[in-house]
Amino acid sequence: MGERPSRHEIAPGAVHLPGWLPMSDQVRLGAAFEEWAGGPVPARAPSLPGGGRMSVETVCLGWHWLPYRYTRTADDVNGRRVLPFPDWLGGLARAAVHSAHGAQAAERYRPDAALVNRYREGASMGMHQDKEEQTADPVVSFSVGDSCVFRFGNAEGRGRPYTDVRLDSGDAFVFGGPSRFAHHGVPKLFPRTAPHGCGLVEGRLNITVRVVGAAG
Ligand code: MD3
Ligand code: FE
Repeated sequence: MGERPSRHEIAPGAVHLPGWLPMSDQVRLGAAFEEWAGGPVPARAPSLPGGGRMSVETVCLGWHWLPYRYTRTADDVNGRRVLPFPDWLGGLARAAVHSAHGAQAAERYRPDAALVNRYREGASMGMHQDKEEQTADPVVSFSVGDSCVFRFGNAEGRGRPYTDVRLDSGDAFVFGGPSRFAHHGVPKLFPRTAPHGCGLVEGRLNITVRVVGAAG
């Protein structure tokens, strides 16, 4: 008897799928990251308009994201076009939308971009909204490697009320409907908690699949 996968709707449209990714897919994502990060546009910590720099390193597929817009070429890195968004990753994200929101939502889900974030020890992500996309379609997140605290807030501001959720290697999370424009962040990493066999010895990878839409 297979175990029934758990599905936690932490807010309307925000569905946590713990352990959704089999170990083989976690390994595939970790290996793919190494390829993507060595591709035409290397992973880098994005520079912020205020002069600072993010502590996570990011590589983009399909569309390049820089604070705070999407472009086809990585003009803040080396000007090259980013790698195409892979079909297999779109299929994985669509399957997660199916688990979270059902067959109809999955049917019309057409992702065209992914942002891949690598967290080394000490990295974090401040509270923010993702609103550069031209669509309100769901964002799908996959976690591999070390566990973290994910903070899910509200659409009005960066502060309370928020809910803290621990994300572990293999978790998927789908943010759709009213949760799509909620503030969120990653305040804390738990070093050396990556499970054996996940493909990462240290650090955390997060892959977010998105529908940026035409024009970007
Ligand atoms: C809720 N990444 O890349 S994943 C990001 O773990 C980002 O690297 C975090 O926030 C990470 O923008 C959190 C969960 C997530 C991603 C995108 C969202 C939650 C979201 C977009 C809208 C609402
Ligand atoms: Fe985000």
